[in-house]
Amino acid sequence: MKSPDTHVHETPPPGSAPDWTCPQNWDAFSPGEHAMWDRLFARQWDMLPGRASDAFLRGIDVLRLEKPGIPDYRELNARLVDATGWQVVAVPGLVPDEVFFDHLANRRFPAGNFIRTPEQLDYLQEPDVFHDVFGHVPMLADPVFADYMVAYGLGGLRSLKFDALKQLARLYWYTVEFGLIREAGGLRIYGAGIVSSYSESVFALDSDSPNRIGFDLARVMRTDYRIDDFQQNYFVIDSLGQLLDTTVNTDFAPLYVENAALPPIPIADILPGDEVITRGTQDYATAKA
Ligand code: HBI
Ligand code: FE
Repeated sequence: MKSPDTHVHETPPPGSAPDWTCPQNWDAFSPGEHAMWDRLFARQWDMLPGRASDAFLRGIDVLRLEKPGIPDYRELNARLVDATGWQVVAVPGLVPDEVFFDHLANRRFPAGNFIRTPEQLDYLQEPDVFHDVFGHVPMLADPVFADYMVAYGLGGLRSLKFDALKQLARLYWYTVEFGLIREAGGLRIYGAGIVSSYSESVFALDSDSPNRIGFDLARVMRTDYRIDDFQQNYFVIDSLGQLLDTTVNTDFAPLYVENAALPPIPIADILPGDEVITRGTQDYATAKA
């Protein structure tokens, strides 16, 4: 087992339940797989003080994630359930959208039950246990963020009726995966795609290249993103409460209709109404083009 499943099946693969979950089978991870976790963890750990948001660092602590090896969900979930009622469940790989949203709406975070190989140290297409558990789970120990993720899952289930998945996926991308937050000490990262990536953790905060723009829900839902390289725009929230409040207090149905009538916003554009925190040079993206 423990090899990445690279296709989204219509039905769960053998060994998975109807909701796509599978046993974590923690005892089956090899010493080499645990060592890969430790290597990734150590690299992130040295870099995150002064970069990761307070909530993320608190989550690592509350969940005892600094313990060596791939976390055993029996132990991890005891702490996570206590903190916010969330739990981690193992899945073979990407799951269909509706299944994903249903898990979130019910406070279950699906985590890929495999870990990258040494050749995939810095880039892999499908979320592995390091991205899913190290990147996502610490934030789920924060009560406000935990509620935001439930609201997102419920909104996701509703969005399927509106054919608005793309707009909602952008919201996830620019918050849950690549979000920045303004704290007393300055900008910090909280998005799982950043905190689980060594190079993007540095780039997102230190590089002159990307734009950093104040978060605006409708704007974000219209903004294209790239999945193949560092982001060209990051969106900055003032607090996790802002994220939760705007999400639960906004009626998404009319917003979907309004947004659908407008063109998508290109990945690096700055609009007249934007709160520009840093205007990027886009040198990094230009050099690569
Ligand atoms: N499945 N395992 C897994 N992890 C995800 O992040 C994920 C998924 N299926 C669908 C999905 N994400 C998207 O629908 C959302 O990012 C919008
Ligand atoms: Fe993710």
